[in-house]
Formats: sequence, C-alpha cells, structure tokens
Amino acid sequence: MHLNKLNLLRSMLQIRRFEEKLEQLSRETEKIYGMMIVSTGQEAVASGVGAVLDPADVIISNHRSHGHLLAKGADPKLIMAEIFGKATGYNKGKSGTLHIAAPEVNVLCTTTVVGGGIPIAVGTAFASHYKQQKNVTVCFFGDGASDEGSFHEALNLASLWNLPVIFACENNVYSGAQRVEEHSKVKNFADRAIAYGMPGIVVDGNNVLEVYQSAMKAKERCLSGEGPTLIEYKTYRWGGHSTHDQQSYQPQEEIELWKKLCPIEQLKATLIKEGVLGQEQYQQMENEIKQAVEEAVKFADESPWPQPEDAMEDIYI
Ligand SMILES: Cc1ncc(C[n+]2csc(CCOP(=O)(O)OP(=O)(O)O)c2C)c(N)n1
Ligand SMILES: [Mg+2]
Repeated sequence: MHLNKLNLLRSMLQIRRFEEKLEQLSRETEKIYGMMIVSTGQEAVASGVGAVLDPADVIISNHRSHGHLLAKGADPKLIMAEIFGKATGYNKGKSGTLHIAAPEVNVLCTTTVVGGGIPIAVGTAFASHYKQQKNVTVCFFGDGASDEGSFHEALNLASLWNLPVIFACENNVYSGAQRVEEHSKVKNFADRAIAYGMPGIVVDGNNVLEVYQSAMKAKERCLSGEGPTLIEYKTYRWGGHSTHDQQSYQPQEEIELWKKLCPIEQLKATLIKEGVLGQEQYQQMENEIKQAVEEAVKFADESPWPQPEDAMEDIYI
C-alpha cells in the first residue's frame, strides 16, 4: 500500500474540524443533545491506523469513535445526521453519537461499555479466520479499558488461535478523571502482551507516520497467519472526558505541553520542510474540509426526524 502523507494530513484535519463543530453545536445550539466525546489531540491514531485498512477490514470502536469512523471512510453527512438524531443517519437516529455502527464501511460496532468491544473484535477476527477471508479487525480502546477483565480474556484467546486482530490501545493518560497511575501499576500497557504470547509495542501516538508503520506491520503479521499484536499509542486528550467535563483534574501545563505535540502541526511542519506542502495548498485543504463539515451540518439539519411508528424497527426484542 502506497503511503500518501497528504492524505494522512487531510484525514487528521477532517477529524479535528468535524469534532470542533460538534463541540460548538453542543455548547451553542440545541441542534444536538447530550454530551460530545471527542478525540482532539489524538487524531493521529485513527488516521494512521485507518490509512492501512482496506474496505474489507473491520473496526470495532468505543465511545470516542468519530475519528475511527471518519478514518475508515464513513460519510460525514451520515455521521452528523446520526448525531442529530435524524432518520437519514447511519442508524436512523437510534444510536446518536455514542453507538454508531456503519456496516457499509465495516465499522461494525461502537460500544460504550468500556472494554466491551475487545471480545467482540476477537469474534469478528474469528469469523474472518473461519471463513478464510483475507481481512483484519482493528479494535480501538483506551487505557482504562486495558484494566477490564474482558481485555485479558480476549487477548489470550486471540493469541491462542492466531486471530487477525490488531489491539489498538489509545493511552490518552486519563480514564474519566483518573490518571493512568491511579488505575494501573504498569508503565506500559503494551507490556501486558507478553502474558499472552503476542508482540506488544509502544508507539508515539502523536506521530502519524509512526502510527501508520506500526499498524502496517501488525496488519502484515495478521495476514501472514501469525496472529494479533497489541499496540499502545501514547497520546493525550486535550479536552475533558466529554463536553460536560470541566477537566479540573488536568494540569494546565500538561495540556499546554501536549498541545505543542499536536499531531497535525507535526506532520504539517514535516511536509512543508520536505517541500510536499505549501501554505496555499494547506489553506485549500482547510477550506475544503470546513466546507464539507458545513455541508454535513446542513444535511443533518434539513433531514427528517424518525417517525414514532419506526421506534420498534431495527431492534432486537
Ligand atoms: C464497564 C464500564 N465501566 C465504566 C463506564 C463509564 N465510563 C465511560 S468512559 C470511561 C473512561 C474510559 O477510559 P479509557 O478506556 O481510557 O478511554 P478514554 O475515555 O480515555 O478514551 C468510563 C469509566 C462504562 N461506560 N463502562
Ligand atoms: Mg483513556
């Protein structure tokens, strides 16, 4: 697969602007309800991993899912409409922001049960293995999820059966209001891989090129039948857990420090230095992305609400 660095930049920028818009709509309007859980500062993980995936590859995501969806090629209009609760959304307005599934692009599940997606990913990877399909599953989850029992059982089984799954742990330093040191004694969650007989690697999650390389290697391992890899992406969420969180527990200096490590600014600087990107071209990219986000909002806003008689459709009872 050919690495297109400009596409990586575009992908991260798309996630950043899309989620900024969500935060703005949530705070300043009544168009969307409930809290928004965004990934500002962490975009390199979704974009770098997403770039190695083919349409047939599967993503299982968690509550911080918009970036994963966009990086897999989900339509911003259909995501936005879903978040607005409209009938045109990916799940006809029934999932809202937190449970979007986009089977069209093989994002089969986003679950807010912390750690709940990890065994599901082992299930989809088992299905690929059983059907002898040449695809992989990526499971995104947080540092907090790595402390759940489901993580340990899932990794053990995936390794035992050499399943084609990439466990992508986004260590963003916090699980809710708890710092990592308050919920785990290990320095690196990736070290836990040794207990299950699979490689565990630590990667700078703000360096999208390193994220890309690590995911590519893990994917190749999956496809050669050698089994799963646990990758810990060290990153940071600039905002609180959600738009309802005042983030009083996050030291201002820490936030500022990580903002200097902005994944978008890092890649932008590299591309300008390499002569691949000019200021004008960057501005054009910005404009296109902002316009696409505005179009998604317009689409969602003008879309119809679901009908009351549809409430019992598409559900398991
Ligand atoms: C089983 C379970 N326990 C607790 C919660 C409440 N909860 C929602 S998100 C969250 C934090 C998860 O932290 P982490 O896995 O690090 O992901 P992050 O939010 O940092 O992306 C918690 C505790 C939940 N949704 N499910
Ligand atoms: Mg976390």
